[in-house]
Amino acid sequence: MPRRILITAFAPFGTWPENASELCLGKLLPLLSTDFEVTTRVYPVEFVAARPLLESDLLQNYDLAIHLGQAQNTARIRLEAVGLNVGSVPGRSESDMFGLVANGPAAYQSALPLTQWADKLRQEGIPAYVSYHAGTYLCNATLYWAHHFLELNPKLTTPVCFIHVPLDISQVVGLPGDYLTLPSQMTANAVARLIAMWDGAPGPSVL
Ligand code: PCA
Repeated sequence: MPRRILITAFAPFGTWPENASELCLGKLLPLLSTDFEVTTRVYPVEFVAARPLLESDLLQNYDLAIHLGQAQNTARIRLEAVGLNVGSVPGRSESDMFGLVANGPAAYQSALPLTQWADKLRQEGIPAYVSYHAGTYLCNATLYWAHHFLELNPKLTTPVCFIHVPLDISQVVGLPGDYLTLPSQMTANAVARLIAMWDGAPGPSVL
């Protein structure tokens, strides 16, 4: 049976007409071995709309779920280790922060070997590191909700990986000012390498 992989990206949000995660996804698909059965999704960047879409996808119990999101403030690929039970919308005040899951644990930590993966990517010339803060917007929420949903549904055994990718240069070439970027071809190569390194590691653990 071919191994089944879910790969998700996010739609454009804020002032960005494109999302680096979607650009990455487009370049990634041709790199993947036909041994994998790949399902792709592009989620809206909306708290209410994204969660049921994510959960209905996870019900398919994929062998691996990789969620991609854009991070504007980095030039390195960030393998996100921790999802926090905190949500906020950029630009709103601290008092508008909310819990993602009432009475849920404060955080979930990925059980995947992210440190080894980041090491291997760097050895291959791809700038990557393990990040312990995915922010408090939809990317963090996706990481948190996915782990929470899997915890509530123990029959689901999908390991979940959240990867923040930098802006692609095409997104900023016409903008005034300096931006941190990494070519989406490189972010796609990195994700393809991670999928190749993945060997069916265990699911999530609670912090
Ligand atoms: N990045 C945002 C939300 C969607 C995306 O691609 C984030 O980092 O939360």
